[in-house]
Amino acid sequence: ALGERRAKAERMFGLMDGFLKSDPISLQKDILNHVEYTVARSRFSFDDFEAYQGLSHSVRDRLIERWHDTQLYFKRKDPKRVYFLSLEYLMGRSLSNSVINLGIRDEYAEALSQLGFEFEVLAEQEGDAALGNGGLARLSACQMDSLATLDYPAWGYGLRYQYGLFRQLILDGFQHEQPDYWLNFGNPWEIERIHVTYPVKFYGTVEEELLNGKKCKVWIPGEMVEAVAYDNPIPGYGTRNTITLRLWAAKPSDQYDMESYNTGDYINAVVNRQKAETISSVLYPDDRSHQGKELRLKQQYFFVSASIQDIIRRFKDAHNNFDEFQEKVALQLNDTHPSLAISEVMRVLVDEENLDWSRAWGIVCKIFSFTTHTVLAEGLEKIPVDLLGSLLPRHLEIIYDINFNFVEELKKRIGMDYNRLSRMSIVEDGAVKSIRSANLSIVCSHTVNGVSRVHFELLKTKLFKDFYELWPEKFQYKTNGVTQRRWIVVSNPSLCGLISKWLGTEAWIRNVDLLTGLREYAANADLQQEWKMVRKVNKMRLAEYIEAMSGLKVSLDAMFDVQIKRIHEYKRQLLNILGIIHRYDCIKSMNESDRRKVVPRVCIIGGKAAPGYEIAKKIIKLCHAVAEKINNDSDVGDLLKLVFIPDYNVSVAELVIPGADLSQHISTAGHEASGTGCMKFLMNGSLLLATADGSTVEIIEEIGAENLFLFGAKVDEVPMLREKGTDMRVNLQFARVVRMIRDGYFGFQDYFESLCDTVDGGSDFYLLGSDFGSYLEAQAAADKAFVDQEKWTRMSILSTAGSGRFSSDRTIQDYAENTWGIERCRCPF
Ligand code: KOT
Repeated sequence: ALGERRAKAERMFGLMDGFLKSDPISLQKDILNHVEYTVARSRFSFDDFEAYQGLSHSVRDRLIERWHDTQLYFKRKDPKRVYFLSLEYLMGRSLSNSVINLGIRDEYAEALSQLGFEFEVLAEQEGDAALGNGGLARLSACQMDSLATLDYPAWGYGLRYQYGLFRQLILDGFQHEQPDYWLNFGNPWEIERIHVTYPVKFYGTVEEELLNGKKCKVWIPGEMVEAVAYDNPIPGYGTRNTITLRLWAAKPSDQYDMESYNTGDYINAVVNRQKAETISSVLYPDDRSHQGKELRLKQQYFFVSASIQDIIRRFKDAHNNFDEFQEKVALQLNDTHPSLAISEVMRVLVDEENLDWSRAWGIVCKIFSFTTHTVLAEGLEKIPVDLLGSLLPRHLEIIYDINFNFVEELKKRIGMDYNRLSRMSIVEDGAVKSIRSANLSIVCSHTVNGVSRVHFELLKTKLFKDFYELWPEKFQYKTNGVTQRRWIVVSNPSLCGLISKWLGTEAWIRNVDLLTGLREYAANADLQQEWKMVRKVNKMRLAEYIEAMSGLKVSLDAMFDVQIKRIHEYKRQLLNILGIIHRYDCIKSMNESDRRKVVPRVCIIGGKAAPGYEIAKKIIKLCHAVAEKINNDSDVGDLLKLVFIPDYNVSVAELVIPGADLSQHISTAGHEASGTGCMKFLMNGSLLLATADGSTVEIIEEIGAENLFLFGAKVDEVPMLREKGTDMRVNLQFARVVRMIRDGYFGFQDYFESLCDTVDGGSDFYLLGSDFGSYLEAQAAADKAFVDQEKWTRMSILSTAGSGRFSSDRTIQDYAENTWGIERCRCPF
């Protein structure tokens, strides 16, 4: 039989004509064939978008080839796999990233140019896949790239939302949200698996039955929907390995037909079926706030249930009992959003696979690891018990049982300390009785990870202090990282070429530690010259974008000063704007000779506000109001410009980051768990102006405090300063700029009142007032450094040279070795 199978395989391979070829002629044939037969446009007449479609389908074919090989190889080797569960992924565009990771970008560029197309122009046709909000979601995407590149046997699981993160439209300076129906033009990067489907149950009741003399629980659901898999191949760089990001879409279930079919109301029955699809229809646009909404809980369970069924099915294909489950499966919870996976695994093992509770519990405790991305207790997820009990009655029972056992254990360990027992309980007995997802995740995971060292310290001493004291060995941290493939190679090709030239190798793309090799040339005049040229070209690209978008012309001699990230009070975009008002005010009062000494600036701010977050929306409006005033003041001219970049997303970041001279990461100390934007800027040689918060503390250790502009209160000073409050009689500069807004200098006086109230008087929770002085000093230091272009360029080179530790490759390797216990499994060429 083996011989027969081999003969068949060889014949197939012969018919295929071997693997797809990547010489220009083969690529051109493939692209044209896809234009003609897949896109169904004549090869003699098609536009840029159709060319992009043909192109991406030809890339997709090459991805699929490697993906099949990798999956077969994993199946044959049956290594321990990690399953990364995340409700959000911010993948951005796929075309450039794919051809670069496949190592055939230049071949495609040449093939296209012979057809009369330009690769970059076609790449611009692609829209972003924005199935996430911010840092947490982009981190998942970077980590998928590293998992594939480092040859780890990994799967990502998530939801295939039909509407991604809303598009931000700015009208009269106000944010408006528009739906992002991103699948409208098709998505060549996914493969629909109509046969990979699972039923997912909701509502109903739990009954007790006797099975072979044993009591067992049976969940009789009240509703059922179908989960359909959509696979997104994720290619590694410099390896054949291509792993899977499997996203689930909800479809009406065929197994579970609506009652109303029999009542004769056929039309309504069909219409009702369609409602199943709402489960995966829309991404919740709130960054870090949970509202206890039923649809959100349904999304979480839908995704978890389909993923767990898929994982158990794959395990059972190769094993006939659960003895080895923990040796083959690692489940990673990306924050608490997928934490229902814990009770789901318990339910499947106990109710469906008939394992004893204690055996199932033994397995669960060995397979889950949990990473938290939060700093504040208020940010922790809670599920109202009433809601959970109605949607998932059996899960509520299981969580109660887990909690009962846990609390009994705890009493033995710590005695009857009721305050502590009630703080640590998974069930919160408040006005609204709820399940604390974080407590559940900590109790049931073998490892709890923070995302930076500062974050880890806060977890141990504040957020999870009780748990840390109970189980110190569970707690670790893995400082976040970003992938240099996306954030240098794809987004900054000229810098990429320059780095490779000076290091004499491209090996840093897989081994980023090599970047430190740039240090020895930091003062080299030739490198400095080339470095400046590359930066100038990137600034030019950004300036063109700004002009096309807003009509504003900006000077390339100015310092490009960028703050792009979600709009949040703790991230303090308002501090940035107040600093800009101060700068404007100073320039206005200067004489001619002082003005000549001013370092011209282009201040760039971008980011989305959650639709219900009023204060964040006011910050956006303020930014526009201030820009309107400054940009139209001919008295100020090129000395100061302010631009708001609308609809910030991954592909906008790829354009903006390489063009930044300076970037701001200015959260109130102790509020940013890690921050990853700063790492992207650092890699691209932008200097940082930052507070000692999250990962910046570790960045300082890598590049030295003399190579960035640090300011503001430290984590341990914050409580005291908060207590003290901002005294407007002392902080005169601060008081003056807030007053200008209050007095209507930028218009919209009434509208901005509540915004001003958040920072003046006794209420300055995020300490804008007390940090304002040192913020201005750091800004002045940046101006001074910018005047000395040689010094600035050296600092810039040293930033890139010191960014290696902030690659997600390092983070992922640490997770693999110290949390998941998985090994590399490299598909042979
Ligand atoms: C969202 C909802 C609940 C809990 C946490 C979040 C969250 C946290 N969303 N994004 N984050 C960010 O995650 C990044 C990756 O770890 C961090 O760098 C950043 O500091 C977090 O704010």
